[in-house]
Amino acid sequence: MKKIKILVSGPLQSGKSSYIKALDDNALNVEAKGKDDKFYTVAMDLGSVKLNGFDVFLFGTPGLLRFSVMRNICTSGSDGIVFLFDAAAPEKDDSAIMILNSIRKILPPNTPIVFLANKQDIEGARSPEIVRSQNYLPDDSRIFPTSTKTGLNIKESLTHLVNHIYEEYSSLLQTLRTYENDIPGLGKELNKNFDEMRTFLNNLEIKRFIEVDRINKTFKVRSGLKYLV
Ligand SMILES: Nc1nc2c(ncn2[C@@H]2O[C@H](COP(=O)(O)OP(=O)(O)OP(=O)(O)O)[C@@H](O)[C@H]2O)c(=O)[nH]1
Ligand SMILES: [Mg+2]
Repeated sequence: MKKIKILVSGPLQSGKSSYIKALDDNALNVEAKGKDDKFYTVAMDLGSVKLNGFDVFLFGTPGLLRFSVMRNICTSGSDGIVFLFDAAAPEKDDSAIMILNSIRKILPPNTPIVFLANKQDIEGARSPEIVRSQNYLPDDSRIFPTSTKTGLNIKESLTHLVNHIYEEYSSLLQTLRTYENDIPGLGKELNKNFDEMRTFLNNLEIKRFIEVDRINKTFKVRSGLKYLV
């Protein structure tokens, strides 16, 4: 089963843990009760779902700004991002953008991302288009109206992201297949030096996209990825 890592991030109390919990009943959340009796994630959430051919691991970040170290740890190596806005609390947008920028600094610029305008069940919640324009999100980015209370677009938003990741990978897999017996040639094609190639191939092996034959210095692309609908 191919493994992918999804980062679920966003500002304080926007619904990150609830999103993961809605997708995986057994999800783990390291949280603490604040003086206000609300529960805040202090380390991370971890959930997993199986989506045709993928083992999808969901990593939730803490929303409290001072836990940036943990956010950075969770972020690294993510294949895609679910980024929540609290549609019912525009005053959280500034910290949302700060968190989004810090994530973007860590991940490659073309990392697939889907935005959520969460808490649509609350009266007066902003529509996705308002959230988009108020935060200058790109016109071509996908933003789903969601509610973890009613389940609105919870599964759909994740499926959309996983499909997007699959598309990114499928062109890469095509290239990998061409160079199964020619690792130096692949390095040239991808413009990576020896060390970069070693890290790159190790990562693809951990994710179970390829099997590496270290003696013969070749690799094989595993089969079995499916598109989700
Ligand atoms: N009405 C409504 N409330 C929600 C929704 N999603 C989450 N909440 C509530 O918002 C509060 C925070 O939810 P969490 O899922 O813990 O939010 P979080 O983003 O993980 O919070 P931190 O980890 O502390 O940043 C809880 O009281 C939830 O019940 C939603 O879609 N609608
Ligand atoms: Mg949380």
